[in-house]
Amino acid sequence: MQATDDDNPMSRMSFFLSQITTFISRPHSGRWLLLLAVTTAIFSSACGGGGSGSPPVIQPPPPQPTGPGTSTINEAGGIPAGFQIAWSDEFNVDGLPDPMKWSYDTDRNFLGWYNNELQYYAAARPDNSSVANGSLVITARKENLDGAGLADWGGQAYSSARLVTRGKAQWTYGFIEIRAKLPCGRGTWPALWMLSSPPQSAWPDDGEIDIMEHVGFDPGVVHGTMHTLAYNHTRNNSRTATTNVPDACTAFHRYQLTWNAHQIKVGVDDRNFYQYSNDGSGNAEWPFDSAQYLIFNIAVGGDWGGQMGVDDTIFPVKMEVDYVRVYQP
Ligand SMILES: [Ca+2]
Repeated sequence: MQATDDDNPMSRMSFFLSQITTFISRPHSGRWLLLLAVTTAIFSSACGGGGSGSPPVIQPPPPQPTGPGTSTINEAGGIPAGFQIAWSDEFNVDGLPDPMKWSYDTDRNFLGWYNNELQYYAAARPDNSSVANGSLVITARKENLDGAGLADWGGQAYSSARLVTRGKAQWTYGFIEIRAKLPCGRGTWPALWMLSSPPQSAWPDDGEIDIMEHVGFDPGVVHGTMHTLAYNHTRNNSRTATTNVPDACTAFHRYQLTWNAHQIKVGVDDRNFYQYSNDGSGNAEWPFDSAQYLIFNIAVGGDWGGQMGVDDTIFPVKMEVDYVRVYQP
């Protein structure tokens, strides 16, 4: 998820660096241009220019990235011919999510979550994750958790859940369809996405697949993104695309990933809007030949989701997932 997550421990330095680069790389802030101007000024005065009378040094434009090419597409998608269901959860059994399929990522509760997100992710807590009426329901709440007896509580004012198939199910290639209805409201940041399975675990080197992201201050705009070592938000060159799903928060839609050795496509309701291609140049641009696990979560606030603040009157908010189905040839 853009600016969402390093699911793995990063060094203190790289985390610090990512915070700085995240700060300067927000797409609408103009900070990057400002930094570029300042940097250019510094270099101009420090490295070139010479004395008065020297001709101005005209810098050539920086080389443009080659690599995956255009991200935005508009073409028919859906289940590839001949694919069969290899794994699924229809969420038909009420109660906590099936422990054979799901666990809870709570790794950063005490230290605080990446991207300055504001939530505490509860494990096996029905208030935040449950199955009812045929759907998984992830609920984000504003609540006082002080005194709730949560040993890893880091002082957060919001609770939520981050369900993962990590260690239980993972896939390399395939077609994945998640039928979901999203939470809305300013400050919400729901995501349906994937990260590389251990033992690899360096972000973004091992790749991140964002099938669906939505930020509540920009309702109805669904984002698909791949993060790699060569292309990610900390380098200000994310490969991303958006599509409009005006009723994403009031109706179920099918969020889809088509992934093979040559290309990844992301779509909604059998219409692909995003592609990321393997140009054959290696792992920095294409780390997507090894297994990834699924992550469903609602983040609250954070560098992206919280750009316009958090509206505390919206809570509780919920994301409902009718099913997730993984198809393979
Ligand atoms: Ca269902």
